[in-house]
Amino acid sequence: MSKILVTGGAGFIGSNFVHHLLANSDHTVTVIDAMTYAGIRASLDGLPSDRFELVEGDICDAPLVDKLVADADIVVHFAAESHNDNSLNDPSPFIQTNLVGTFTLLEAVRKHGKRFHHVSTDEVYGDLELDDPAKFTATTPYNPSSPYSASKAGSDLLVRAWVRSFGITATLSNCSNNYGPRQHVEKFIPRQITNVLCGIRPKLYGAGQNVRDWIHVDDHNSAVMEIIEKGRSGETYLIGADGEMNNKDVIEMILRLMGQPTDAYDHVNDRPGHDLRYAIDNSKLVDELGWQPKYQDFEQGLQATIDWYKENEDWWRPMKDATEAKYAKVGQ
Ligand code: NAD
Ligand code: TDX
Repeated sequence: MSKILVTGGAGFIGSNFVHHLLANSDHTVTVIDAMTYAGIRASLDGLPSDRFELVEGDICDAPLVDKLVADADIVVHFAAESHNDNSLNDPSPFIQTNLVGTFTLLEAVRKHGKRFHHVSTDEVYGDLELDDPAKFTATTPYNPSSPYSASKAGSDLLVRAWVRSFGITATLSNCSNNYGPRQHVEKFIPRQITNVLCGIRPKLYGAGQNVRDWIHVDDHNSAVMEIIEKGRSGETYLIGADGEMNNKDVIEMILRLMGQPTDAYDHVNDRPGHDLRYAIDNSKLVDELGWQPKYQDFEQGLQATIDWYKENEDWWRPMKDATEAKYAKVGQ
């Protein structure tokens, strides 16, 4: 039984991680979360109070981080500013949380000699051409495009430097696009599902040829658990489940699964610097750690996600109008 400190545990992936961990182990969990617009208290409803605590605080707050890290056995670091479109409107919180926040955690981990896992993204590698047979591997050179992905790339390099220079025990993972329950409605899939539920036409950036490599959030988190248990310190593991699909096909699938005409969507302004394609080679994770995804069928996982948003309007309704108002300002 371990004491696990989860940063960003009120966000999409972190909250699913905490639910999974508490249901499937006897570990105790402390979440530190600044409860930004992306931190949703309701995402942590129903957790056992004797094994779970939420501390509202900032990962840049060094004294608080020092105290929480000292009390923990393992730190799993999800907290971040995570949305590319926001990083194009105002990069500053991305620099603060993703870089300064990660630095603050690393210093506490170094001081107290604790195990660290850093959750990152495949976007640090830049993008691929549509017809490129290559996929990202742990040795692909870093080439981030947006302020978000550049700040995540910087945070990864800090972790690697703290392993090499200071000998901390840390692993890294870079995952592709997640989908599933409790994802903020600013993100592509929940935005379109909740648009349909609100009678708003789904919004596709540009021509929609951009490809993302979709993975269910539970598969991301099961891979993170494998890496924490069996990964080698200093190593980077890429997490993906062979889920490449272009945005136009995803929007049409959502419309079909929700009983709408498949052309009932709008093309809106493209994202500046929009990455064309991401694709993950997961062979290191599969061969070295024996990990396998559970959600092999994207359409089934998407249907379950649509059902979750249909059944949990109380969860997403409070954030919907403000999110759409923000998009309307930039013609998206
Ligand atoms: P999210 O935006 O849903 O959640 C982020 C959480 O971090 C929120 O609860 C927020 O309140 C918290 N937070 C933000 N700034 C903080 C600060 N300064 N101190 C403490 N807490 C703070 O993000 P997500 O989609 O769950 O992503 C989690 C992690 O996974 C991120 O590191 C992201 O880069 C990475 N990732 C995400 C995806 C994806 O598809 N969503 C894919 C690969 C990697
Ligand atoms: O309304 C939309 N219409 C649209 O066409 C939105 C919100 C997005 N898009 C496109 C842009 C992308 O090509 O859909 C694709 C997915 O967009 P996002 O959900 O914003 O994800 P992306 O930018 O690919 O980044 C995601 O995956 C990697 C997460 O947000 C990151 O946190 C993660 O690191």
